[in-house]
Amino acid sequence: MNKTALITGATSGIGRATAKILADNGYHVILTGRRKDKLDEVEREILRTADARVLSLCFDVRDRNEVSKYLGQLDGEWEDIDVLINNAGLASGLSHIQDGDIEDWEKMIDTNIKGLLYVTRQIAPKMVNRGTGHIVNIGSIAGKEVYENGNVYCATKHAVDALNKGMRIDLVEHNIKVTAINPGAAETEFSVVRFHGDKERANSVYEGFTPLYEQDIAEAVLFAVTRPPHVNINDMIIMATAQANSVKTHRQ
Ligand code: NDP
Ligand code: 8X3
Repeated sequence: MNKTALITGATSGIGRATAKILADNGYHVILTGRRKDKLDEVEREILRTADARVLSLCFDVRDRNEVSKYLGQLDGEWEDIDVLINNAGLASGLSHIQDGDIEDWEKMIDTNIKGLLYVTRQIAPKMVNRGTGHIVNIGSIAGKEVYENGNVYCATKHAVDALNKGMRIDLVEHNIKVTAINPGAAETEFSVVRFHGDKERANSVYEGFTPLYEQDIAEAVLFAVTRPPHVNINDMIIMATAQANSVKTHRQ
């Protein structure tokens, strides 16, 4: 029987690739994101290749009322979520703490921490009621290490790391798996967003080495969610071969 996966931030990058790979592997998928045109595009792509049901929900994870409106009333064929992929997130800005833009900070904290919590608060109780489920949190190498100028983004991903561990402890007695997938540099829209649309600066992040691609992370998610019932992948760090850690990348 098909399972259902809810993927936040499915309009681009890792979330989009994850939605596609899950749909190609027998999951019905719920896609979320703020950009309706992109949601429609991803939905069309999935329906072209996969024998899956798709539900697209356009909302901002920072808006608690919207999260509750869209995810609190899932019913019928969409009621039972087997897998939640908490992926929606962003970096905004890259500056020393004394120069940081408070708007950027709020965006990151509200999306990466509070948004993830709002979504989880809607879905986790349903998993508890059913006595089954799997939550996959997309963290980052920035949740394991801190790098210059990364301050607030790193703090939000350290929070995701802590929440991942906390969720696992709280949900273990309900047979719910909790997994963190922590990528290093992956070439998506991430850096364009971080640098507020400056594509040249964004491209320079990936110059001189082969970064990760969204598909690399999607494959790791698929691996995690397809382990047998007695196996949980707690935590995975995935880096480009040329990136030793947050601060050392070998560029040609
Ligand atoms: P993208 O910018 O390509 O994708 C981000 C996704 O998040 C988009 O679908 C975007 O959708 C969604 N999103 C952002 N803000 C909101 C919001 N307020 N409400 C709803 N959806 C939102 O980047 P990635 O695919 O790279 O990022 C996905 C996750 O991976 C993030 O959590 C990121 O921190 C993490 N990550 C990325 C790495 C990288 O190097 N790329 C490395 C490590 C972790 P929309 O704009 O339509 O709302
Ligand atoms: C994104 C990867 O290295 O920019 O989480 O923090 S990094």
